[in-house]
Amino acid sequence: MRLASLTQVPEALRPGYDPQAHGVGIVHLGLGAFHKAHQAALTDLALAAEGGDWRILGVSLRSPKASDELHPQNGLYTLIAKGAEGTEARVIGAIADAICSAGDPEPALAAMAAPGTRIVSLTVTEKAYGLDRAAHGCDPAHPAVAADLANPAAPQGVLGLLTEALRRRRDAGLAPFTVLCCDNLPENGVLLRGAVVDFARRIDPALADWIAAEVAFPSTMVDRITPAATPATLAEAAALTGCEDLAAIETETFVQWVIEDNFPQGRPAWEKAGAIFTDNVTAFETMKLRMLNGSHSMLAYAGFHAGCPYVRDVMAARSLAKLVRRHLAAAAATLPEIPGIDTAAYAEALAKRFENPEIAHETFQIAMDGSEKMPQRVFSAVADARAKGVDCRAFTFATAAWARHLSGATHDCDAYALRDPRAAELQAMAEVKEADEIVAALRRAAFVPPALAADEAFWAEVAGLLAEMLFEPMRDVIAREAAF
Ligand code: CS2
Repeated sequence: MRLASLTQVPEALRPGYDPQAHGVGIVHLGLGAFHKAHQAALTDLALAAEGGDWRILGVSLRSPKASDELHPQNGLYTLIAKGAEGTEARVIGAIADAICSAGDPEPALAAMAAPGTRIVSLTVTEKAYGLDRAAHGCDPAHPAVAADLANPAAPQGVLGLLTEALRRRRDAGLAPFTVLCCDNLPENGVLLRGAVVDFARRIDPALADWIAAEVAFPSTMVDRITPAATPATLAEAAALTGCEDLAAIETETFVQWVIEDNFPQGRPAWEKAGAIFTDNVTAFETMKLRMLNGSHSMLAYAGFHAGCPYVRDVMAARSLAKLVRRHLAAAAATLPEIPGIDTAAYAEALAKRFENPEIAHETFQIAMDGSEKMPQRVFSAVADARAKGVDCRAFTFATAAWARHLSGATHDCDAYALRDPRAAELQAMAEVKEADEIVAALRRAAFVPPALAADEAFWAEVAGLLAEMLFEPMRDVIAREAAF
């Protein structure tokens, strides 16, 4: 049977507004599954509730795949949400069009510099920014940063694109756009602001001053577990809508967005879609990074090496699920109090989300980019744990499991690619076969905070666990650990 196009989707699944009647107000960099399941979905609800010229131009920075899928569909795609309540599909109309900036940044820059653009948002993953986190600036040795510093008029990287677009707006006498970072980084707005201002200062100090004075960088906490789409996702979308959709995605029903309300040029009515506006984003962000993402990283490394391809398999393995709950509790104990938030209930809700049998979230996918993720997810918790006298065993276990993953092979000698921007450096460390030596090398890595590097007891425990993980099947180590 020939499938209809998404524009002919049944009325009940269509956006609750006429997409064509709304102009573009947002340019989004990093057009991946997460953006489509999170910000675009909430913008869709905000448009239905309150209207406004807030549709999104999606920009993929590296591969044209996402734009090739969305452009012929007029930006429309099916969002499939799956939870205990069942499965629900609807067509999202918030994305007006999609382009790819790799090779030719001009269309993206022109869109960012257009008078109607009031927000530029980003989900590009931690590694794409080129941050120097300790210095609150940019890292001039990062490949994209280095290339854009050498050729700022034709940027390819995030900092270069933002800076060149802001320069064009300043020169045209236009108000700047608000920069909305939606990646899993602590105080993401503050970090990105520091990096953009530092980048601009290296090429045009007056522009750096203008950005520092005029541009808002609200921080956000974003949350929705969204696996990569597979052929099964597309088949399910076709079955649910009767339409062909190459850009369909699936996600969980849960969604959370906590945003600092600092949008001088306005914003969509995201609160109508359930977003929480607060000036205490950092507390929510720390809680989510340490509890959800910290336990995710731990279970990804330990689970992958214990033969669990998906998070739901981890939660079905009793010993490992126990370690997930241990990690959640330990992470919760490191946090300051957040008024109105019960971290024990949050931990329980997270465990339930991880168990979701409908979501096939790959442990190998979460295991990616550990050197970019471990600092805010696990390492940052240790300083607070030490100060509060919280047992650090959950964090040493997570760190050892990550170190185990650096070897590039499972216990049965199946090799896999280590996907990390520092893969070469990390592999070289892991090639030294003794756990003590691997740990000594990791401790000296630039992404380990100095106070943690100096924590003898922490690394001694990591080395002990790593020695076990290197020589025994991960399942045995997990079983022993969970028996404590
Ligand atoms: C995951 C996150 O891949 C990962 O590293 O921990 O993508 C996680 O699924 C999201 O942050 C959930 O909001």
